[in-house]
Amino acid sequence: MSALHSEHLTPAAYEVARVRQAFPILAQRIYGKPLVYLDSAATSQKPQAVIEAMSRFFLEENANVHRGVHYLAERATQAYEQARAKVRHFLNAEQAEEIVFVRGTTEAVNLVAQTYGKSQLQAGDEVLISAMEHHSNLVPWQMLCEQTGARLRVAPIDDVGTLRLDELERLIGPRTKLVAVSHVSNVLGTLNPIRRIVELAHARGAAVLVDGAQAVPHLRVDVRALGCDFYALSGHKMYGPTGIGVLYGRRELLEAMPPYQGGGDMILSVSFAKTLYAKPPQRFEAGTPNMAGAIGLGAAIDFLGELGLEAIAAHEQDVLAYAQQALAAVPGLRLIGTAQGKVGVLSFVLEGIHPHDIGTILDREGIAIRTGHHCAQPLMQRFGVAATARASLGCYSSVQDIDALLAGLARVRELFK
Ligand code: C6P
Repeated sequence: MSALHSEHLTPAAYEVARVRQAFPILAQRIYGKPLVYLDSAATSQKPQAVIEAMSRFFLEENANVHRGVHYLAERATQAYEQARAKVRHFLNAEQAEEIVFVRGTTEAVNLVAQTYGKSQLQAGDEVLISAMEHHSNLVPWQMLCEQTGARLRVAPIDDVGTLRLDELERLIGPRTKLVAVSHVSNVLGTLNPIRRIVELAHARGAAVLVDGAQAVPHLRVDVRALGCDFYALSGHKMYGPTGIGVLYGRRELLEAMPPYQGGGDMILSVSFAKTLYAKPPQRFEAGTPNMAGAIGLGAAIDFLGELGLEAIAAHEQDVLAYAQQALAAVPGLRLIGTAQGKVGVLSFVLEGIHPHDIGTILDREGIAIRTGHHCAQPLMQRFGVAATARASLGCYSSVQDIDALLAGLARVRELFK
């Protein structure tokens, strides 16, 4: 049945078997079983092209950027700035100066909270988030509220995991200075209507930050079409390396923001009396940056471009539809997050079985999923669970992976009978 399904569901143009060959790690066996990697929302695997680009940087180009006049320094700087240009194109930002390299989504949100937020918010102002936020798009705002006396407000979601836009609209008031929402939820897979949220926020003078960590591997993101003020992403979830991410910020906003950290490469001039800061993005990139990381991210963008984000999205939607249908038929299984138009993240609980037990038993079958609260404890509370099991898809996921998951879950149920 699964073979038939795979033929039926996977368009000939997108050969998942060929895509998988680009990821050396997937050929591994775990406990003697073929690896079934269903944890891409935690971190994606890396294609050979990314690994090679980073290793080539160290083998042939390594030097510190923006500092030297020698050949390698120039070459490394060029490669680093070329990576920035690739990100600009990838997000369709207007200018490369709007692309700040950071460690990841977490750092991007903290940067905005501690610079834009701290300089713009006063006691009584409000930051509006949603009930489905990852701790990375929640705790930094709580910290900012503690520091400024501002108030954190939370737009609710409904029982299938859709954001209540009517409530969000109602909650944007005259004191709302910033709306911070995820593009895609890491637990529910819900895809939020960012364009509409931006319209609502801008109509009332509030800026919008989008946490795009879970969106960029799955769909084409155009920050100008979305109209958002800030967009945060992590390289490691989009087939790039860890330790590199991006903050996109509209140029006028970045230019008006004070620095985040002080140090080398973020200054125009320094004296003991006064320091003049560099323009963005350098102002926000203090210290030696993650050069190899940026180059690896650039290679990941090339990789996504070669596969085509639309083709990846279509393939993942097919696998998702298959998985949703199959999982819904498992006795005692409750899917958490079934919003229309969601992306490939499948959270679930099995009646009477702790998610950690599910994860541990599946692991012995070579199947990697994530279990726990997924850094979204308030969201767990919203659904009345302490934890879930979560299978998440990437460009290399196949219906055979889902069949393996189903067989694994049958084994889990057998053991707990
Ligand atoms: N979510 C997950 O398993 P960092 O750690 O900075 O690269 O990304 C943080 C982050 C922010 N927002 C969303 C929506 C996320 O999903 C994540 C990371 C991983 O769901 C690890 S907790």
